[in-house]
Amino acid sequence: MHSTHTPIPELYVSYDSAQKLKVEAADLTSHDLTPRQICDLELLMNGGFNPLKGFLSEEDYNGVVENMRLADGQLWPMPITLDVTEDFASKIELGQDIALRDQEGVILATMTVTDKWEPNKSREAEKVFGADDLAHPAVNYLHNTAGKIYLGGPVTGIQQPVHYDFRGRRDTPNELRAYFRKMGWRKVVAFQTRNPLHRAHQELTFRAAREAQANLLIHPVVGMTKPGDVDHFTRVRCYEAVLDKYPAATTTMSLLNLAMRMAGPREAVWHGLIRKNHGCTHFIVGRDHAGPGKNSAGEDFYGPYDAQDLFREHQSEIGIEMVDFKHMVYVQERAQYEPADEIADKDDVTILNISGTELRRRLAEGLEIPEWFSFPEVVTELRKTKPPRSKQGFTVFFTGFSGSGKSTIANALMVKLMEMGGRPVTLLDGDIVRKNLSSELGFSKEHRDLNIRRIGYVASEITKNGGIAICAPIAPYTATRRAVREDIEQYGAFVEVHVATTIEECERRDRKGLYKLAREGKIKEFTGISDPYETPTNAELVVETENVEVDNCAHQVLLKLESMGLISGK
Ligand code: PPS
Repeated sequence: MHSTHTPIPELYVSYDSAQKLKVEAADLTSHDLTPRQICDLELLMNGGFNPLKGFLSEEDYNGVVENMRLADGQLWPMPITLDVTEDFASKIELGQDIALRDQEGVILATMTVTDKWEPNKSREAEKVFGADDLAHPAVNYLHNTAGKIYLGGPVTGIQQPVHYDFRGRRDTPNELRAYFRKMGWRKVVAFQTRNPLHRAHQELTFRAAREAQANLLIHPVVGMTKPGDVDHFTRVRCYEAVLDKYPAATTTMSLLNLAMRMAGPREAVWHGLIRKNHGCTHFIVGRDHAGPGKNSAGEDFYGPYDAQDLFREHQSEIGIEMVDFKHMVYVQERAQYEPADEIADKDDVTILNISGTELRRRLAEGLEIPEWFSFPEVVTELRKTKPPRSKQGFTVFFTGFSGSGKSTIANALMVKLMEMGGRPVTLLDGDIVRKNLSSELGFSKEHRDLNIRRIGYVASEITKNGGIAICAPIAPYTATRRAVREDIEQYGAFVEVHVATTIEECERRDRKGLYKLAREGKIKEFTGISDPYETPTNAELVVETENVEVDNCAHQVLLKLESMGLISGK
């Protein structure tokens, strides 16, 4: 066990050796790390994941999955694995050194591959995350993003991943240890967070530090958090505003490039080990720590205090003391925050609280956020990033057969939105896209998917930048439409409109004469005739076009947009 004031072992070689190794590694087979693997590698190399010396071997992995222990018995709750494709794995022999590169191709480390295996992902999901349920973000990642094969072996660190943002706020475990030593901080309470801090958090962290007679480290995760979280740039600006609210010299902040898994109890133990490595003596574990939200049956994955229970069980082995989170509420009469379970006169006072959902609603609708709830500087930052929905970008995605009326309605909608003004509007009509973006593509499933993913990419950029994208391709496949939805919903609303004109009606109209050619076999793979169309089941709106004016169809879309708060009623 390392005392908080002695250095933690790192996996880096000396500067001179690194320069040499970098040249030699240029000839090795390279693996391009994914964003999550880069986060993992950084913490492996700088000792944040001490005692790990590399990506887990098969034996260590099995131990970690089954009972949270490495093969030598040490406590470690989270599989830190290098997942690769089958194709890449087939080229790797055991004993071989590979180069690990970041997304720009910079070599960060080498790894000697000692193990290669196909993991049982369902088992991993059950044991580590508690259920093989795709509603859990890490289980979804495991099945749908991670490669099929894992490689394991010791890592030799060449250089840290490069960060251009907030450099002065990022510290390795040893840098933090040195800081605590220099400041004479013997006891340090760490606060893990992936959310902006509001007054309740400030109050509880300050109380936790006071109770432990310790200093405070705000240690937010800036690597990867739960999909949909406030981006870390905004959060760090918020944290900086809150830092000023603590008594001088009691508190510091450092950014942790961790890729969270949202694994609740196991994640809490993992977070504790990481903070221990960073030289902290105490760690705050809250209600539903690192909770992933609801499962596919609409229930919580973990009990609200499971994380505290598991942490307590392993506390001495983790080597850090848990400070359990007090649920703080605002007592209006006394104009202060108090722990909910310590309010003796709770029937005689007014207790105020704003949930995360309510906060998001108020931000989305541009409503008031009271000063008792948050600091004005924090609210200003959040409003800058999340303007009300009526000022955010969004995408309207029409889908339906050729000749169903998608383009006509899309054009009418575009003009109506331009008449209203306020946001730039871009129409990505099937024909326009096939001319400008996808001119080399045909109509195989693969090409159609590529076409739709390109449309989705452009629409997501437009949405991100506050514009309105109107897309009008056939988009026959449900899974591809869903993928595009996911791309766009990170930045704004995705409004799927199924133009539900029947195939018989489209063929009867045959405005371009294509159905006739398709029937004659002169056009192959024609949607609805000789190629599939998977009818949407979860579209925001279904429009019927038979005996309905185009103007009316476009108006239905406008009404939908208005009801979703995307355009204002005036
Ligand atoms: S997809 O499936 O979403 O990629 O298709 P999309 O880009 O919208 O292109 C559809 C337009 O191309 C013409 N066309 C065909 N459609 C379907 N199947 C086949 N084989 C085909 N060949 C050409 C057709 O005119 C479509 O135009 P719209 O605007 O939908 O009527």
